[in-house]
Amino acid sequence: MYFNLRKFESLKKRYDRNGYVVIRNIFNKTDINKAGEDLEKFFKKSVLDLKGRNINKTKNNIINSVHFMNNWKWSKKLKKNKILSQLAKVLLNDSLKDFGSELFAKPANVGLASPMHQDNYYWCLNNANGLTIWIALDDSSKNNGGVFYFNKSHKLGLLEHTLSYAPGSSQTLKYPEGMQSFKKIIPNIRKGDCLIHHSLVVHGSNKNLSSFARRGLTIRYIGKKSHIDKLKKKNYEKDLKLNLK
Ligand SMILES: O=C(O)CCC(=O)C(=O)O
Repeated sequence: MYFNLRKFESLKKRYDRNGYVVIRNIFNKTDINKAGEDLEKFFKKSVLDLKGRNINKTKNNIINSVHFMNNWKWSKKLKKNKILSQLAKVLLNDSLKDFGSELFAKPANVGLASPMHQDNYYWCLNNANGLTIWIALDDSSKNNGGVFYFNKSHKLGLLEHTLSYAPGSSQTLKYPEGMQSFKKIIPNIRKGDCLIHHSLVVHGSNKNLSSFARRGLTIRYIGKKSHIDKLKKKNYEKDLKLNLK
């Protein structure tokens, strides 16, 4: 696929306006299928690393999300995509700092919901200049718990959150009714497409009650000039602990 400066600029305008963009056909389906097939092997090899807050399972013990995919060979391979890293630089208007990789596996029939939230509530960046590239390993739509966005909600700044008690997404908006005036969009995307969202856009996903899995691998970047606000992070962790008690 050919991306020139004009295309980058138009994607940047859309990202700034809406808080997310959809990029179609960025990876070929053969690679995405190979990545999908390799997941089980990775899980077996990484049992010792994947514990505690790094992994969440459904009640019947199926992996729902993994929050440390940084060492998976396919996270590293997909991250090498030059178009995506150049685009991320344009969107962040800065050089890139790697901010990890996660898997939202959302298995067929039992996949759990991700309550609506803003990523920077728990990333705690000083300037919210971070983004997530959500790569579809399966086709994803409202039928199998596709990611939803509240269009333009990133313009509200950081909103109050409260404990969600949902495994893998511990926080949710304290006042969800505030989203009533925003358009809710669930992009219909195919395997190999990706979504890119701003760390302040309100998003989430519903349960997957369909017979089709909805796996999304995320790679995340923050701007080189951004950093985690240590005090904010400490307070966030303190609140989380207290609430969990
Ligand atoms: O994949 C999902 O269902 C949720 C994704 C998400 O919350 C994220 O990428 O920040």
